[in-house]
Amino acid sequence: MTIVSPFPNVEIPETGVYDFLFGDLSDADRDRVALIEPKSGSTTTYGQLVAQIDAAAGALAARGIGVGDVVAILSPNIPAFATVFHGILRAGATATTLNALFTANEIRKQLVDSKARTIITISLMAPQALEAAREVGFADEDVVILDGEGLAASGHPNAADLLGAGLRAPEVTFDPATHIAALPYSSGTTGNPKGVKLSHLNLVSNVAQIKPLQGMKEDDVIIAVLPFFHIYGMTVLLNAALRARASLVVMPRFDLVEFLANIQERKVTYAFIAPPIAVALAKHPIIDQYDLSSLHTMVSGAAPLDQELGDAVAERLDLRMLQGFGMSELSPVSHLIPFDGGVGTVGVDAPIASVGWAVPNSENRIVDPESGADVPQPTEGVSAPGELWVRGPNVMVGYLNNDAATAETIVDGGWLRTGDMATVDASGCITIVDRLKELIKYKGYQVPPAELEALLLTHPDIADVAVIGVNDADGEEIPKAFVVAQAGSQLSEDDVIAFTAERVAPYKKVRAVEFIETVPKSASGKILRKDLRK
Ligand code: 4UW
Repeated sequence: MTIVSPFPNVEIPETGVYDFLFGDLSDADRDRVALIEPKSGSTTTYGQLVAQIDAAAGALAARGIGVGDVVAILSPNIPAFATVFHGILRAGATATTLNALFTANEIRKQLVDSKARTIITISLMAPQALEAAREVGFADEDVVILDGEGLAASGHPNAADLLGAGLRAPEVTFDPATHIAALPYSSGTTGNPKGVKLSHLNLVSNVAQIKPLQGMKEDDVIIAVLPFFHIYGMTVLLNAALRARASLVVMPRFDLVEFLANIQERKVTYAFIAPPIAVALAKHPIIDQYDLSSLHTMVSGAAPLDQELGDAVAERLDLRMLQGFGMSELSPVSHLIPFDGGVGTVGVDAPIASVGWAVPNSENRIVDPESGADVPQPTEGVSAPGELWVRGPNVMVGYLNNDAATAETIVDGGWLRTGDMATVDASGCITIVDRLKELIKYKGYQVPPAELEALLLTHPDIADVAVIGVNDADGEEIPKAFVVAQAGSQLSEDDVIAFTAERVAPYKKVRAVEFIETVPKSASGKILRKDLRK
């Protein structure tokens, strides 16, 4: 049974990301502020941003980078991120973004897998970027350090080297439906992180699909605290908010006091967040010391937001609280509560604990994972849970060099299996109730259990191991390792935690450990994660 989006279809132009976002920039738009760097107070207008993007594209093209090349970005949110991200796309190349907290080894893996030939970073991350780049055989000039000393002094180009030459953007041609614009990494339903091939049309579609629901306007001031390197920040901030000609207050990392001060000082109107920020906003006493009355809308996504928490934030800050659902493989937004809560657009007010309705031009199925049969949509109340399937122009092209994983994820008729369990009501409103796939989310970030398991198996005192997500005392999902220690070993819980902490980005480390006799496995050797959860 197909559940069709209740929203009218939108027009999706067959064009590249740059043309869609900036092609019709008016003179009035040119003078608007696109980016605000709150610490220095420096601002970038849309006119300046587009000129910088063109210059960056020209500089990349002059270095031989174009259609078919992959450029990596390793950076926290800074204004120049927008320039280089869109400059890469404008040059016809593909941007692969890395988590700014990655270790050299994690960077190396993604550089190798994505076949990136240049990495753009900042001096704070340069040591790990350089270590990884050297291991994969990059020349010095293939590592751009935006705030570094520059090509002449260090051998590494900096922002001035890229932009200062004032080169014109190249004329590039590609098919927006098949040419890959962005290559974020996701572990999908199982295994290690895989490159998610998102075409220009995927990204353009998603901005067009969410535009009527988000209700962002040119006079909105948006706090850009979610990282641009993750698909959530990439699409809603670097693409949708810029398309709306709003102003972004660019924050390199989340710090509660700075977050609140920025909202107060910059009169921020709109915020995209993940649930851990909602927890702070609902509970922290410091909130009352700030004037946050400029905020009218807050959207949460990337992990479940429960009703009580959503209500508490909405009430305390006197704003509209919405939830959405996204997934790297869906460019990423497939579901959203619209800015009116649904009352005017769908005729139903969506609960904050739901993720709203399928975005325009898309449809859903809820499928019983055991029987493969569709769960019927009820005429009242909610359905039984089933796996959420999504079809629409935002479904990825596929995983990079992994046809088997692509075939398991995108099935007959172009349906993408999310690996998430959901219910549907009579209006088509979707609520996520559980996760079928093995993925763990820590503060909204992906933690692939397979990666931690492979790492832990290299420990001489570990005979076998399985990692799953469990809820801690605050209800937050954390990675927990079930460890079978080698006979006679003195391995402690702290040893296991420290072993991972030293080798992976901080958000991926194991945070709880339990020693067991054997890891429960199926006849085919698959870890029975359900049994461990019990
Ligand atoms: N409730 C429960 C949710 C929810 C959720 C995601 O790292 P990825 O691949 O991607 C994301 C993207 C999230 C996102 C982007 C844009 C947007 O507007 C929005 O809503 C406001 C959200 O997280 O992880 C995908 C996986 O994250 C879980 C779910 O398991 C999904 O498959 N997830 N959102 N609201 N779970």
